[in-house]
Amino acid sequence: MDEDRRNTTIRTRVDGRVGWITLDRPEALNALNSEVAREVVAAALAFDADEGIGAIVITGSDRAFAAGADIKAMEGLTGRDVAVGNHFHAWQSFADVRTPVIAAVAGYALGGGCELAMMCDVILAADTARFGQPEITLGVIPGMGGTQRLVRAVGYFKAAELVLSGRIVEADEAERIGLVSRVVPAEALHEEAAALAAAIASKPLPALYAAKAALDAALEAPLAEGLRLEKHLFASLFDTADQKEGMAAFREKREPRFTHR
Ligand code: CO8
Repeated sequence: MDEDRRNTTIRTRVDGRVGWITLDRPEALNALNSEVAREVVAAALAFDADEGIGAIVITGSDRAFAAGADIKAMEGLTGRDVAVGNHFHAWQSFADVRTPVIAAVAGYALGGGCELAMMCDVILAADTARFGQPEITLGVIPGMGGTQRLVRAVGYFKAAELVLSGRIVEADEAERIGLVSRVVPAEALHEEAAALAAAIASKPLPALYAAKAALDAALEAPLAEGLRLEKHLFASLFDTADQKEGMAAFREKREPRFTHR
């Protein structure tokens, strides 16, 4: 495993085929300011461009994944500042990475923190995790995709209750309503995330990219368009070396040796 590389607001490391991003602004419960956005997006894009990486894990501290966008940095902004600022654009680049991303969430995932988790493909939650969109309490609304992704994740009525009231849910409720993939004991969170990420990263990269693109389309496109994309991606994988290897290994009753081509 690589040593942690420390930036101003995050740490990164590589463990086998898994790239780790750890939010590291403990003094502000990992609140997301423009520097965090810049550093997280740069790290995610660098991992995404690296064919040696097959999965990314983003995590925070025991106390907070991220307690939201940085309220102190936003307080004095005007509507125009927010409208022309680059904040939304930066986080969209994170949502657009091709590589599967696991959010490993302990403690608070509120506002932008919950929205960041929802930009990922899998959300593993410690039993200490708490999710919510409390923006309404501040006189605003979710601004990093929360109103859209939460409705898609948990359905309109649950999402509306949470967004309109700002109520925070604990890990077991988050799992029950479909906001997280799985809840694990807090002390096992990183071990579970590492195991899942390694399992994903061992799979052939062309199929991982195709699966993620097709899954994304299920949230974004009408059914007919999503089905067309799936059909196209499914066919395209038959021109990859890993499809030949995967199917040959099955026939020969051996483990596949993927080259990620
Ligand atoms: N922004 C800035 N600082 C924060 C934030 C935040 N979101 N959350 C916590 N902090 C700071 C606190 O101010 C405090 O700093 P200090 O010691 O200097 O006063 C430190 O972190 C520790 O926090 P607390 O003392 O409050 O810790 P508690 O354990 O008492 O409470 C809570 C923890 C419940 C998480 C509490 O801190 C809290 O309610 N935080 C705010 C949660 C929130 O409202 N989040 C939503 C923010 S708005 C948002 O996310 C909009 C997203 C859209 C952005 C679009 C792109 C621009």
